Amino acid sequence: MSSSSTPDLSTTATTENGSASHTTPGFGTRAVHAGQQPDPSTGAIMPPVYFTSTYVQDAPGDHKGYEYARVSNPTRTALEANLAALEGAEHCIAFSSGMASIDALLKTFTPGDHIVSTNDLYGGTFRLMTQVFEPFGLRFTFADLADVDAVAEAITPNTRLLWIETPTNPLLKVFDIAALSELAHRTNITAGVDNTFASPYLQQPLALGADLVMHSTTKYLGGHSDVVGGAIMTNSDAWNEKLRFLIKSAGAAPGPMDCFLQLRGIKTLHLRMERHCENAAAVARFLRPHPKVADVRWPGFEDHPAHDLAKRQMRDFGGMVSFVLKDDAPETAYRVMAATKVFALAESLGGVESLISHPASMTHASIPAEKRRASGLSDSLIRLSVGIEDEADLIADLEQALEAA
Ligand code: P1T
Repeated sequence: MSSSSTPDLSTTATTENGSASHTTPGFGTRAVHAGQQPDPSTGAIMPPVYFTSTYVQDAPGDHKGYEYARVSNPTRTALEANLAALEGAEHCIAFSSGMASIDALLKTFTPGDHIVSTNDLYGGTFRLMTQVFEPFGLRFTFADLADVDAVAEAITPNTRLLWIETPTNPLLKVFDIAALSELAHRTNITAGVDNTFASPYLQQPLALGADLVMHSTTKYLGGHSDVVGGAIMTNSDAWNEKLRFLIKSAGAAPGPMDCFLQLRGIKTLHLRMERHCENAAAVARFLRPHPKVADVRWPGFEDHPAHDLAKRQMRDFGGMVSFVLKDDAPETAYRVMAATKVFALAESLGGVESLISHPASMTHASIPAEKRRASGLSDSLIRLSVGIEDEADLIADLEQALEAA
């Protein structure tokens, strides 16, 4: 979706010398309005959900911009324009899930191509790379992206993509998007960022030099645990064309109702993110001195290895917190997870409800145990997606669950 179809939200003010000055609307205004205009035929303020698989043509090829719904749909167009505006991108291609968007990206490479990524990343991404694309001949190196020199050493003449997930899932490492993008460009490599954990409210990778930014919109963007979706945003016409070709050819298109739910969720993204961040800070600060807790991962702590970078690169520290208990037997972690009442035991994140999960057996189970442990993901790690409930209730819930363990 080109930003040319995004409604002009800029406001015009008259300066002292009488000339007009345009200001880009703020994030909240874009979240609510970008890509959406009242429906011209009815005035409906929300975009219609276009339940249609095809579009009538006046003569072959003479149509109103839409031919077949695998390729495009007006509700999807609205979502794509909205997401592009949030990431400051020229283009957005919406997919049926976060994994479908990474799948499309990886399909643009050919056997022998090499990709460098982080050794702490969503287990599903690792599974797609190693179990689906490695058998097709793509090659992967998973490195600690905090060490930019080590990343430079991992790059070979066949490297085509540097895939950065930051903050990482589930260890909440934070990587320097500007430095890594610069390294990628020096060696003619595409820099892509999975921005799912931050959301565009906290971090906008294209402005930091990345070529591609990807979201599982299932998470903070959708925000209400009621839809699965994905998207890639870019300023590159060439990447836009390649990824649109893949939606058309391979068909991982989101349905119109899913696009509508995402559009509706995004309208409150900025408000929700503020509460997610506040609550996560309170939870992290409660857990850290707790006598049963050994270690808490949250980029807001001053002694987090990338705290200064996170402060520079992100607007706030996000809604995710991971921790390990002093008694690091997984069974003890299981007892905590069984005892929470407000935090629900479930995969996923970024919804209004607080979730608790066990990455080693749930979201990251497809990473071999020795690889998981080597990257610092212990079998007793507990991950929290801190929701937007009342802070006191979240802390009381964790307090009683830790007591019970
Ligand atoms: O679930 P899906 O919309 O396909 O998105 C995949 C995905 C991609 N990138 C990151 C960083 C993710 O966290 C995810 C999905 N993660 C979970 C379901 C989870 O509980 O961690």
